[in-house]
Amino acid sequence: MSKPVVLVTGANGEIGRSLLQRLHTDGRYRVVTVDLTPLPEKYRGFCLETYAGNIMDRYLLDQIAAHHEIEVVFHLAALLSTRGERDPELAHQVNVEGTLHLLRMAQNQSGRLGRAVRFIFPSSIAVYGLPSLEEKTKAGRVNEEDWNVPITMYGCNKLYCEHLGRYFTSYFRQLGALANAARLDFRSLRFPGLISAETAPTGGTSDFGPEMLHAAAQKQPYRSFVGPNAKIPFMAMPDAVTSLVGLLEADKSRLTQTVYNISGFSVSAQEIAERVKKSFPGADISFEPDAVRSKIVDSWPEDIEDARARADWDWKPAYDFARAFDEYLVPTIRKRYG
Ligand code: AKB
Repeated sequence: MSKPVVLVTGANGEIGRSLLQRLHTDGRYRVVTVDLTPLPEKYRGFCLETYAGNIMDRYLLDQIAAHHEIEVVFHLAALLSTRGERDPELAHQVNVEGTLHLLRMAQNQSGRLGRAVRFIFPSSIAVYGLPSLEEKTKAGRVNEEDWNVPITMYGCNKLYCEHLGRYFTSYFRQLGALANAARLDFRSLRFPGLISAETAPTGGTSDFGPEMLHAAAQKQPYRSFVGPNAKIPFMAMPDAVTSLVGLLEADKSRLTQTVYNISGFSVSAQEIAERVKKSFPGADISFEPDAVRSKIVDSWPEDIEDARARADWDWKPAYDFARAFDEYLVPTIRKRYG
């Protein structure tokens, strides 16, 4: 039997490249990618086919589906929270309309194959909206259904798409002739801020964490756009990739919901700065908070409860704060920048 085909959107992004590396190492899937920008040679070698194009292009998505029997979609393409605040309408188009195009394609594909295409959708802690720092401290670790009142366009988009995916999985065309046809199998997880040693992120509001580290490793000064006490959960990129693959391969009968929190470690900007300085003693890190970006970070929970992911599909991060820096981030980033 040939290996199933996986479609990865946003494959040239921060998560995308790490996921391609992992899928290549695992060797269980054939990978087709789509991204606005062409993949570098190294990553092209991991793929059956790569497409440079826009997920808003329905014709392109139909072409991809016509050429490949896609059984899994990792839909990673998105405009992140800071970028989304700069152009909210574009964020809505890419994050919501783009996701709808992908869901439609995966649904058609499920009908054609006669079995559910698995659709893995990274959502975010941006779906939460705590109204004040006082409430944030009081709330502590939040459950999936708490405080779902985001204050960014990106957060609204992610929250809505979680519902859209649930709808496609359980109710799509519930009144029509397709009422009993195969529906897709949508699974989503909410990422905290991600820190990768390979790539620096762009356009996010959790970027202060990874930016501090990448700047220090390149001997550049860093002015943090949030204050020292800003605190949210983070996760090392290898754990993020493990979670995506883990949720994809989870036994459907054990899943009790379509959306899961997953957490790594909760730290403040000050704690990250101190840890970075320990490895890069000359690092020039200071705090010049931007009022709006700080408010966005303050609206995100300081920690998230991921007990359901642990119980339903055995989620467990390999990296806590110390191990993420000692065993992954610092050694890898030293090699990267020389
Ligand atoms: C962002 O900062 O927008 C993202 C996220 C928290 O989803 N990294």
